[in-house]
Amino acid sequence: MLSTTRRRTLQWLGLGGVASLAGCATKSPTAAQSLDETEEPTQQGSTNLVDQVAADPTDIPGPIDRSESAEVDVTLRPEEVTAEVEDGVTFTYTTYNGQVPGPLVRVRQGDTVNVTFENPEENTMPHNVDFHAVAGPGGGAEATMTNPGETAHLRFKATYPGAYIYHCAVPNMDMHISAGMFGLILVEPPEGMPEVDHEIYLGQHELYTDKDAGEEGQHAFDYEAMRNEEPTYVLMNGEKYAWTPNGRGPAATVGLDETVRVYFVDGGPNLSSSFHPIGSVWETLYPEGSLTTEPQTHIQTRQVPPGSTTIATMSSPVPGDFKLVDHSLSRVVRKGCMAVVRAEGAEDPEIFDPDPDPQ
Ligand SMILES: [Cu+2]
Repeated sequence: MLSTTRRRTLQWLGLGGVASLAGCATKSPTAAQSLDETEEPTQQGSTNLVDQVAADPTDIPGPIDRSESAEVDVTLRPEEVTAEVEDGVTFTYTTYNGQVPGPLVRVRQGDTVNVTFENPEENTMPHNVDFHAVAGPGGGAEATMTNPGETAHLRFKATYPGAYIYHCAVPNMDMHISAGMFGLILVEPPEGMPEVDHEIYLGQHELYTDKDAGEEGQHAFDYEAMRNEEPTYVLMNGEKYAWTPNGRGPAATVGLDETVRVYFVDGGPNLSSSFHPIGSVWETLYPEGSLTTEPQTHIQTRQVPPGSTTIATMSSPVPGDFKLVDHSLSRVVRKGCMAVVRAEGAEDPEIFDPDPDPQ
C-alpha cells in the first residue's frame, strides 16, 4: 500500500482536511451506563486521520532479563482514528495508542504494574481496559472507565504468568473490540521465556461494516452485521493483508532454521481463529497462552478462541514465504486475514524440491 495512493484516496474521500464527518449527533454514553444497556451509538467519523493502524509485528519489548520484581509503568491512550482498511476503504477505529492490536505489554510475574489510562479530550466515547492478567474485579475495567478528557490510574500485581488479552469493556464492548480495542499482555515466568531468534506480535479480529469488502469510501460500523456475526473483514493487525508482501511487507524476514516466536491474540469479538502456518507447523505451542503447562509440539492448526491467545514457534529449513492464516480460509481469501513470515537462504532439494528430475 503506497502512502501516496493512500493520501490521494483520503483526499478523494474528503478526509484530508479539517472537514468533519462527525455531523451525525451521537448521544455520548456516560461512564455510569450499565453493562446490559443496549443503546447503539452511531459511530462518528473521526477527523483524526492516520496513515496506519496496523501494529508493526516486530515493535515489541524485548525479553525481560531481570531476576527481581520491578514496578512497570504502562500508559494506554484510547485513540479514535480513521484509517484505511485497504486501498480506498476507510473506517473509524477505536484503538489503544493508535494501533491494532494495542501495544504488547511485557512484565514479569511478581511485578507491580502502574497503568495510566488517558482518554483524550477529542474522543467521542468512554473507554476502559480489562486485563485478563489482573487478579481483581473486571480486570481493572471499572477502575479505568473514563469519559473523553479524563485520566484514570490502576495499580496491580501480576500474580500469575501467561499471555493474556486485554480489551475494552464498556457497555458496547463488542463494538469497541471489533473496532480495534484489544491487545496482549505477556507475564513472563520468573525464569523468563526460552530463547528464540525472532519474536513477532499479531492480533486477529473482525470488522463489521455497512458496505461490502472493497467497496470504496468510508465504512460505518454495522451493528446488525455484528449481531449476525457476519463480518465484512477478518484481519490480522487491523488492515487487509497488512503484513504481507502485498501490504506493508512481511511480518518478519528470517534466516533458515531461525526460530520465530509468535505472540497471537484473538480479539474477536466473536470468531475463533484456526491458526496455522502454511508450509510449516507450530513446533512448540502454548495453548491459550498458558506458560504453566508444557507446550504442545508439531501442531498444524490451533484453535484460538476470542478473548484468548497463543504463543507458538515456527522455523523453516528452506526459503519461502510462510503464510500465517486462520484456516477458516474464506476469511483469508475474501476477508483479508493473513500475515507472512519470509525465510531467506539457500534452497535444499533434499528437503524440498519443487522440480525434481524424472526418475
Ligand atoms: Cu472503548
